[in-house]
Amino acid sequence: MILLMTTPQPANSPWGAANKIPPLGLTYIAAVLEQAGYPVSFLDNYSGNRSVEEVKLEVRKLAPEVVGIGCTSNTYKRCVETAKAVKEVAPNCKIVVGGPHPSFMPESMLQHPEIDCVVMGEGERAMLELVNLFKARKDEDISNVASVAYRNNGQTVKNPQSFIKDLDKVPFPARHLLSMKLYDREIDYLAAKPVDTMNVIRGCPYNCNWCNVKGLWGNSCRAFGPERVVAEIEHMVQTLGTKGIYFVGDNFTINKERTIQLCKLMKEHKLDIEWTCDTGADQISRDLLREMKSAGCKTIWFGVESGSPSILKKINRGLTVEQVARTFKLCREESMQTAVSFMLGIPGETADDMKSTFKFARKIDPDWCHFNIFIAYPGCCLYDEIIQKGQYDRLEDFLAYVKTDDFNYESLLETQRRFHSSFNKSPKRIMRKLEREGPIKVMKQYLSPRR
Ligand code: B12
Repeated sequence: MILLMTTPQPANSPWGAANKIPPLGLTYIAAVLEQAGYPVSFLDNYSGNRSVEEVKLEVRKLAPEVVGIGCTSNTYKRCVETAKAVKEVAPNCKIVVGGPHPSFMPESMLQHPEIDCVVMGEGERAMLELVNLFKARKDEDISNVASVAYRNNGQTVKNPQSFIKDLDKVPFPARHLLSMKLYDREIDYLAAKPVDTMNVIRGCPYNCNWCNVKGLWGNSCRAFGPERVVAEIEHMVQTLGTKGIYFVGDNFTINKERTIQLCKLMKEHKLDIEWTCDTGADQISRDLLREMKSAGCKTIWFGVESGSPSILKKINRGLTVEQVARTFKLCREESMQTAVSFMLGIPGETADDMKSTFKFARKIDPDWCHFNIFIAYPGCCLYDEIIQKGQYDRLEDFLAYVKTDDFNYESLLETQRRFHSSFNKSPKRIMRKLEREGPIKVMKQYLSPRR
């Protein structure tokens, strides 16, 4: 039996408590393993938050031959802790870790003897090949499994990465293994409930220097076909009662023709759902907006990052404030709700740059606005630069808290608090929120402590 699991949330995440969203990546891997005839158990401890002792009890009961653990840089320490606990009660099982952090820093995982190997990037095929290998007791053939890193005489060996060409061959994620009561199944951007997540696009054409999604999905953008996406939505509506979809992943509209085809098919199938997606502000046009809106899209989330042209240049965002302003004007004219995320705390950023970001946020006037604090994590060139230049005053589990003459984490927290408070507390915004969400929901939000 194969056990797939996530780790508990980090004790003190610099980003606060995360939304309770199913680990979609692991459910894809579970589906491929089940399709190959392997019995799979699932333990989502990111939302479950079970203690180490409870995890040990569960593992002892399940006696897995192979355990797969998902890991981000934020949960690195928890991942290692979980691997040690699993090996303590199931010493003969094989432990494979995967996800963003192991993909960017496999050595940091393999320094722990409890971890047998790492999958870098897309995991479906690599995990199936590893399980087949372990089952056949042919561990020595691990050098032939693409995207895997392993120890050899104390050295880390990284096999070249490979990616699935035709994503439609990947079975629907094994959502039947999830205990749905663990999850929020709602998102601010949609009134409909329950909301579930789907992955449609893998990859990103941009070269932002603070991100390394390419290390996960390769240099090209690949997508699930419109027919496949609609079939999966119909399956979710039938099996989970899904009323809303959050399409996770970057660049939903990267291929305009395919997006329009998908919207037309959604309408043809009379899918009674609302949906939201993330995309780039340079990937929007009026006709596309109208197609998306008529197919049930309520809100689009744009990662803009800064309102300062020099910072946009510094992070190689590949977008201009003029492009962004044009897109938000189009969305307003077509009554498409918008959400935006900005980052505060890029090395070289001054108080004036942050003010520009705040003013720009006011100017584009999104329905939702997030000012996130930039914490550098491994796998991107900006991270290496910050480490080399010593532009940080704290390094926790590879997360670097940036410090420059202009700011540190504590001053950024204060700026973030001020920006969110003055941005959301303007009479115009409170009125818009009341119209959109109604007095009861708004009252509840203002009275409940911020996540
Ligand atoms: C959706 C998303 C979110 C959502 C939901 C997160 C969730 N719980 O699912 C939200 C918005 C909440 C979120 C928040 C954050 N996110 Co986020 N997020 C993403 C995003 C865009 C898609 C993730 C996803 O679902 N992908 C689709 C599924 C199918 O892929 P997957 O989960 O990666 O799994 C595949 C592989 O990774 C691998 N794999 C994964 N697990 C395992 C396990 C095993 C055993 C194996 C073998 C393989 C394997 O195989 C899977 C199938 O191919 C990614 C970027 C991206 N495009 O991938 C960033 C990303 C994961 N996030 C990132 C970060 C840093 C954050 C934040 C911490 C910071 C921030 N401000 O953004 C916050 C955290 C908030 C918090 N409080 O903790 C980073 C992580 C980097 C790192 N080094 O850890 C990423 C990679 C973005 C980036 N630009 O670098 N995020």
